Amino acid sequence: MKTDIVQQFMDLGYQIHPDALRLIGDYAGPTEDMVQHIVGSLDEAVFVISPEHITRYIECSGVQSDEPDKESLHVGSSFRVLRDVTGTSTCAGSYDEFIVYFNDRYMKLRGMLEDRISPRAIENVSAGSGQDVSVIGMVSDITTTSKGDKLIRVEDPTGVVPALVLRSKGIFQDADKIMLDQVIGVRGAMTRDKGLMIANNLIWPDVPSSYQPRKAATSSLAVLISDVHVGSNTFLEDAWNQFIKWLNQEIGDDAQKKMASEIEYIVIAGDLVDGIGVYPNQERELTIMDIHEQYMKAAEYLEMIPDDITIIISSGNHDAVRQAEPQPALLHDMTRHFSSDNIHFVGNPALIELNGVWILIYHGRGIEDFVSTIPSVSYEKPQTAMIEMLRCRHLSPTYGNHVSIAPEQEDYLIIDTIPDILLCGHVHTVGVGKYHGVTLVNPGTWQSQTEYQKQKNIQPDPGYAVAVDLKTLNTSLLQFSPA
Ligand code: D5M
Ligand code: ZN
Ligand code: FE
Repeated sequence: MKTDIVQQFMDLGYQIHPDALRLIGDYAGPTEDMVQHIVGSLDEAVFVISPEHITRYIECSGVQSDEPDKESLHVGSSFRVLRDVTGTSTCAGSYDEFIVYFNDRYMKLRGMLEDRISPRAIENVSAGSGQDVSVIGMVSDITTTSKGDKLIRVEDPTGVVPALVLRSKGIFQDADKIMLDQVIGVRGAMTRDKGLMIANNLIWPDVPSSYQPRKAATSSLAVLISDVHVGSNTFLEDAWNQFIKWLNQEIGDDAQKKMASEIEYIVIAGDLVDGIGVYPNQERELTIMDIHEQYMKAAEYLEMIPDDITIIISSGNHDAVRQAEPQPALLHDMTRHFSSDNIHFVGNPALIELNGVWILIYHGRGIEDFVSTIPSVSYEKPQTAMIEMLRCRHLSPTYGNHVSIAPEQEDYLIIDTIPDILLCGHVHTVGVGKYHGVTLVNPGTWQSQTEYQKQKNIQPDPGYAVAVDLKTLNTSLLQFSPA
C-alpha cells in the first residue's frame, strides 16, 4: 500500500524527498486521499514532495471529518518525549557548524513556505525588470529609510536582494513584526535599474488557521507551571506550600478537590531553582548558596506531590546546564537528588506527548527578543510573543541578541511539527491564549519581584498555575496565596 502511494506521486511527475519517504513508511493512518490531498494543495512550481507536505497531511487527516477518528485518539495515560536535543548535541561552535545550522533553518522553513509561494533563486531576480517575483530568504538586515519606509535585506543561498516595504501600503504594519534572521517569503516587483524589490506581500511560515489540535480521548488534567526559583530569597514558599496542599486535596472546596484528583501531569517549564552566579551579586538574593542543596530542596518539595502524578521538568537559564539553546536536560549530577521515579527531565525546548496531546515546552528567553523588536508585543502579555513564535515557526529567530544559540546540526528551535499546546515561562508574567487552534500558556512564576526586576519595572505574576483538560484543551488559571 505504501509503495502504491509512492508510485502515484511518481506517476504524476513528483519526486519524493527521502525524509518524506520515511514519514510515509512510518505513517499508520488512513491514506486513501493522501496523494490527491497533497497534490491538490501544491503550487505549480513544486516538484518535490517534502517532509512538511507529509506532516501537514498527517496533522490534518482524521480531523477533517466532524467525528474525530477514534483510532487516532489516544486512550489511556501516557507520556512520551517526541523531540529533545538531550544526548544528541554535536556542537563545538566552529564556523562550519554555523553554516550547517543556518542552512538547516533555511531549508526547513523554506519547505513550509513553498506551498504558498513559488520562489525564484535570488541570483536570478536581481537583474530582472518590472515583473512580479517571489523569493524566500533569511532576513539579514532591517532599516527604516529617511522617508519612513522599511528596507529589509533578504538572503538565500544564491544571493541577497533588498526589499522595500512602503509606508503607504497595507502590509506595512506587518513589516513591524519582521524578526532579524527569520525566514520569510516576499512577493513583489523588481525596479528596472536599482536591483530593488518593491514588496507587495510578506509571507510568514505560520500555522494554518484550519489547524485542528490533537485531543485526549478521556478527561485528564495537566497542570503547567514555570520559574519556581527554589533557593531565592524571593521564592514564595508559603504560596508554593498551598499549591502542594491543593495537589494533595488537603485544601479547597469540593470542586477544587475534585479537580486536584484528576491531575495526571505537572509540567515545569524551567528555572526550577535560582542557581548560582546567574547574574552579578546573586548571592545577596539567595537563601540556599549551594546548587546541589537547591536541587535537594526542590526534590523535597516535589516528593510531597502525590506519586500518581507524573512530573516533567524542562531546563531554564537558572538551571545547572549550558546556557546556550537548545539546552539539554539536567545531568545525573543534579537529577540524582530526585528519588521519585515519577519525575522526568527534558531539555529546552522539548516536544512531549501527554495522552495524545503534543506540548512544546520552551523556557522562553526568545520572548525578550520579540518584546524588544515588535512594538505590539509586551512582557505583560507573553502570549503576544508566543503568537509571533508560531508565525515565524521559530522559538527564537534572532541570532546573537538576548539568546545565545548553539549551532547544532539541525535547528532545534524551529517549530517543525505544530504543537497543540505551546508552554513558555521565563518572563514571570501570566498569559493564556489560543492562536489558530494552538493553546498558548505562560503560567508566571513562584518568585516575587527581585531587585533587578524592581530596577527594570518588571511586575511579576507570582503563585499561578494553569490547568489544561487534555480532552477539551480548556484552561483554568489558578492562583495560590499564602494561607
Ligand atoms: O527572568 C525573569 C525575568 O526578569 C525575565 O523577564 C528576564 C528578567 N531578568 C531577570 N534578571 C535579569 C538580568 N540579570 N538581566 C536581564 N534580565 C533579567 P529569569 O531568568 O526567570 O530570572
Ligand atoms: Zn525565571
Ligand atoms: Fe528564566
